[in-house]
Formats: sequence, C-alpha cells, structure tokens
Amino acid sequence: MKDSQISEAFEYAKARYADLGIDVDNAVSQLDKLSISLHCWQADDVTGFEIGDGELTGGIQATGNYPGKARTMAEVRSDIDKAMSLIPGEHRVNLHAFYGDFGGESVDRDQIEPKHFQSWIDWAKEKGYKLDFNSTCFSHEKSADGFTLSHRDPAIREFWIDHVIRCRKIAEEMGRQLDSKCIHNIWIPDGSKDVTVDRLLYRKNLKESLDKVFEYKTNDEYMLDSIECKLFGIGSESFVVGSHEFYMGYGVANNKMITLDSGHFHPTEVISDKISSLLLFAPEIMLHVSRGVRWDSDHVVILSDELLALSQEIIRCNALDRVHVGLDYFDASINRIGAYVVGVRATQKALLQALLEPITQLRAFEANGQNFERLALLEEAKSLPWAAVYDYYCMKKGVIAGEAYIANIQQYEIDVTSKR
Ligand code: RNT
Ligand code: ZN
Repeated sequence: MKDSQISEAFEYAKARYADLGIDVDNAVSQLDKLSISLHCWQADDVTGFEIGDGELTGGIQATGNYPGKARTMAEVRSDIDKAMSLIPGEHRVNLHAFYGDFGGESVDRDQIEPKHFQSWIDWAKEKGYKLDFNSTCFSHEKSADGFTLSHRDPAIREFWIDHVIRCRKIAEEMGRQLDSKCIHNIWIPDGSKDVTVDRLLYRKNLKESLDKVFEYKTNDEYMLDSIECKLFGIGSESFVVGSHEFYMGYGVANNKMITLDSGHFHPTEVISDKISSLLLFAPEIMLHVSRGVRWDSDHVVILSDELLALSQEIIRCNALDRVHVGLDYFDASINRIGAYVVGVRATQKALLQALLEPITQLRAFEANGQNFERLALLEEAKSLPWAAVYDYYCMKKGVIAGEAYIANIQQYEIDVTSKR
C-alpha cells in the first residue's frame, strides 16, 4: 500500500463516518492512548528462566514445535521488541515471576526479589514500555500434585503465600520505577482431574491464603492486584478451586480487581457480557484476551465476533480507564512473533471498530423500541471503512500498514530466529 492510497482511503472513511456523526480523529486519538499488555510467555512457550527442566505444568499446554523459540532473556526481549515495532502505539509487557534474571543461580520462588527484575525494568525504561506482573504458581515441584495456595499441607500453602507476597513487592517496585501502576495477577492451577468431595476445604484454604497474601499492604499508586478464575484445565477437569464464583465473591468482598480470561469459561459463555455487571461491583477489570478452541483456552487472538463484542462493551460502558487489556495465549506451532502481532493488531482493530460505532443513533433506536433499525445499523456498521482508519493510524505511527508486515516477520525469521 502506498502512503497516498492510505491517505485517500482515510479521507473517504472520515467523510463516511462524518455522515453518521462520528469523529474519526477522536477515535484514533483514543485508540492511541490505549496500551495493551503483551504477555512475555508467547515468546518461549511459557518456559521462563529458572534453572531446571522448564517443564510446563498446571494444566496449560503450548503445542507445536515451530523453530526459532526464544531461549534466553536477550532473545525474548529482542522478539518482543520486534513484535512491538509492528504494532502502533505504546504498550506494556506482562512478565511472569519465573522470567527473572537469576544470573545463572538457582533462586526458589519464595526467595525472589526486585533485584531479579531490575534488568527487565531497565530494558522497559529504555524502550518506553510499562510492566505488568504475575506470580508463577505452576511448573514447580511444590505444585506437582495440582495444589498451591489451597493445598492441604499448611507448609506448602505458606511457601506459595511467601511467593505471592514477594511478587506483589516486585510489582510495586516495577510500578514505582516506571511511573505506571503495575497490575499483579494471581492465577493458580489448583484443582483435580476427578470428582472431589472436599471442595469446601480447598476453597476455604484458598480464601485464607489470599487473606494472608493481602495482609501485606502495597502502595496502590504503584501496583494493583487482580485475581483470575478458570473453569477447568488439563488434569483439572472436574474441579478448579478458583472458580468464577469464588473470585467474584472474593473480589467484591475485598475490593480486588478481577481478571477475565476469554478462554476460562464454558465454550458458549462469553466474557463480553460480564463487563457491564462486573463494573458495577468490582473496582477495575483486567482482561486476558485469548481464544478458546475446544479444549484449548489459549489460541492466538483473531478478529472474532466475540472480540468485537468485548471491545464494544468496554467502549459502550465508557470504561476504558477501568478495563485493562492484556493478551494471554501461547501457540508454538507458528512463527511466535507473528502470533504476537496478529493478536495485538486484531485487538486494536476490534477496539477501533467499537470506538467508531454509531452508538448515539443505536441507543436512540433501542430506547424507541425500533429493534429492526437497531439490528440493521449494527449490520451496516460492520462494513463501514474502519480498516482504512486503522491503516492510516499505522502509517501515522510509522508502522507498516496492512499485510506487508508478514514479509517483515519472514525477514526476521531468516535473519534471526531461524539461526537459533
Ligand atoms: C492459565 C491462565 C494464566 C496463564 C498465564 C501463563 O489458564 O490463563 O493467566 O495463562 O499465567
Ligand atoms: Zn489468563
């Protein structure tokens, strides 16, 4: 695409949207303010940098063995930088505790400190990224039987409580140094393959463990806690301790942010419809935008109906400042940098479409009971020239517009990842 083509198409789009009373420049500037948190774990199939076998446990799985996976911290950073160069706007990186810079030493999870993340903070500062953070309560010998914060053994619970408190301190330090609230997310794999009779015991344990975790007070100028539910995992098909009801209850009772992962519900249950409810009761929402396909909750995000519905709900609820958008998926079967770029661009496109929605007219139709008119305008809105606006946004930000980014990633594969 030539710049002149992009500009021409944009001028047409602007006039077309103006017909509907929509200010395209305003939509673009809102999109530009929207930072998406890029999950570091797509780069290396959720392996991390601890000394050990790097086996992924906890009921999550990265399938495929596409060549070129990042093996070192430098490689993860370089791949994220590459992905960021193909995404317009300023974004965040979401780190996991087992990605610490441990300097070749074995540092157990209950021993990690901010110093192990200083090189990440320095890198983020240099590149202009902000950071988010996650406790890592899986891929560890003390989670091998499937339980962590809800374990029957108080010593094991204690170990994970220590880990999560340390992670919250690290998140606080990240937010302080980077001058941007770091969201610390807690997801635990706890659950069982088969029928479990003492469900209450595990949930009581989890509640008490979380109470202890949050007894340590952090500065909410620097970090915010979020808790993530799940329906089932591989090997925890019959029972997951941290269910939706559990964390909804805990979050609402304790004023904690809730993480909604698109892949963590029944296959026909969608998170788009949860936004307007949750916003009434929880302070903020963190999203793990993902794509469930049959058993897998972590396929690469694409511009699906549900992603659009989710984006529309955020915008219709006027909640851009209360909903934090992060991605969460891991696909080891395709070029991993490509997987990042496809997912972030899809998310931005969905949000842009939502920002360009003729909402005033749609609301008026709805209020008047004009439901054919509402449906028809929603359908027409789908084919309005929003893509021309996205291309223009890319061009303005100095980022390749359209499919030309594919060749750019192929070149990086030739020059960099294929040599690994
Ligand atoms: C797992 C959760 C969790 C993880 C990451 C790696 O089902 O979605 O968020 O994907 O912590
Ligand atoms: Zn998630």
